[in-house]
Amino acid sequence: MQKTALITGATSGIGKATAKIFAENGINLVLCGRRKNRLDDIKKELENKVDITTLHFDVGNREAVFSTIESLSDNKKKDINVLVNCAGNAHGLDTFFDSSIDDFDSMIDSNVKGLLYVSKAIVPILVANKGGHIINVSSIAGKETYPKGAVYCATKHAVEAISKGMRMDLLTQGIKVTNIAPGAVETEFSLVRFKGDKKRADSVYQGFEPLVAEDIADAIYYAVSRPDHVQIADITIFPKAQASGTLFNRK
Ligand code: 8X3
Repeated sequence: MQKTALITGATSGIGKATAKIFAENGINLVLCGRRKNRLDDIKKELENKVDITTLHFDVGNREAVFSTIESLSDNKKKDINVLVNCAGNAHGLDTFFDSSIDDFDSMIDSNVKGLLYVSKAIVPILVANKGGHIINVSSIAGKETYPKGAVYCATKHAVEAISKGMRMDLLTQGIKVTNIAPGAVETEFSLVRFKGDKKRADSVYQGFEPLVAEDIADAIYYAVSRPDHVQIADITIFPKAQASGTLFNRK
């Protein structure tokens, strides 16, 4: 069946890598992100392979999410059968005492509320199209809590609960739900978490070979390319040198 995937957070990291592997495999794309120039660049890069639409909004802006997705043409809405919820970030790695309420808001707005808004806007489209597939990008932080990560871990625990709940509630609508939980992936993730402190960001991945965005995109493509009767519920992916949220074999 021809697939069209709407991907949030498509301007960098796992979202961008997912856009690429989907395009290489003939999946048409609706790419969403906050940075319009990056969306335009990715569109230029991939539009010789598949049909590409770009939508420019912040997932945490409720009105923008619903009005922008509503603005898609009826024909485009009829095509969408895959949603990849990739948008999300960590802000800060601090003890609860030292942590910032603005960081709490940013993480809850994008990782939880943003994922919910986009899903609420897209699920009626999947239902009207008689089925589909939602992939939620969670984290090992959704399965474990680590020091200085209370709120980030809470948002990813929420993603895990939302994935499980969606799978139950969308069961009779023929919508599959896959939860993907990566460990250490070297993207802009740590640079954003540490507010541009490159030295601190680089130190996260020192002494071992981290995952790259393409490793996670590969798992996402695996999940969406299974036969229709197969639902991949959950995948946790670590680098070889990681055994838990905090245990690394660094050389
Ligand atoms: C990214 C992985 O371990 O930094 O979600 O939380 S971790």
